[in-house]
Amino acid sequence: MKKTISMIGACMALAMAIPAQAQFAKAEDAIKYRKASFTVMAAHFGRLGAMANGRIPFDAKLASENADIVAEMSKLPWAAFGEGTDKGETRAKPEIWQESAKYKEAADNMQAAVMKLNTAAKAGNIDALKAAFGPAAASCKTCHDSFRQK
Ligand code: ASC
Repeated sequence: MKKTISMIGACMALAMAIPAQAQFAKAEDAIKYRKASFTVMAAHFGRLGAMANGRIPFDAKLASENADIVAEMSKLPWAAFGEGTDKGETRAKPEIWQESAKYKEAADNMQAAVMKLNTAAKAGNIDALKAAFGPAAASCKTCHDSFRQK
C-alpha cells in the first residue's frame, strides 16, 4: 500500500514537472499523436459530411455521437506541435512555427466551428447539421491551405 502510494506520488510529480507542450517522450511520438487525432477527427467528420450531403440518411443519434468525437478530437493536436516536431514524418509546414499566432487563430477558429457543429448536430434535424457543416469544413481547409504540405 505504502509502495503504491509513493509510486502514485512519483508519477504525479513527474507529470507536473513536464510542461503541457512536452508530454511526449520523443518528437516522433508527438507527430504520431497529432496525426492520430486528426485521423480520428476526419473519420467522424466524414460521417457527418455524408449525412449533411445526403449520402447516408440523417440519424440524430449518430450525428450527435460523431460530432462529440469531432469536438473532443479538435482539442488534442495542438499540444503536439512543440519544439522539434517540425521535422520527421510530417506534412506540417514551417509556417506553423514561423507564424504561430496565425496558426493558433486558425486552430481556434476550427475548434469554434466544430463546437457549433456539435450544437447543431444535437438539434435533431438535417437542416441545422447542413448549415453548420460547411463552415466547419471550411475551417479545416483554411488551415490545410496555409499550414499543410500537399
Ligand atoms: C474532411 C476532411 C478534411 C476536411 C476538409 C474540408 O472530411 O478529412 O480534412 O473535410 O477536406 O475541406
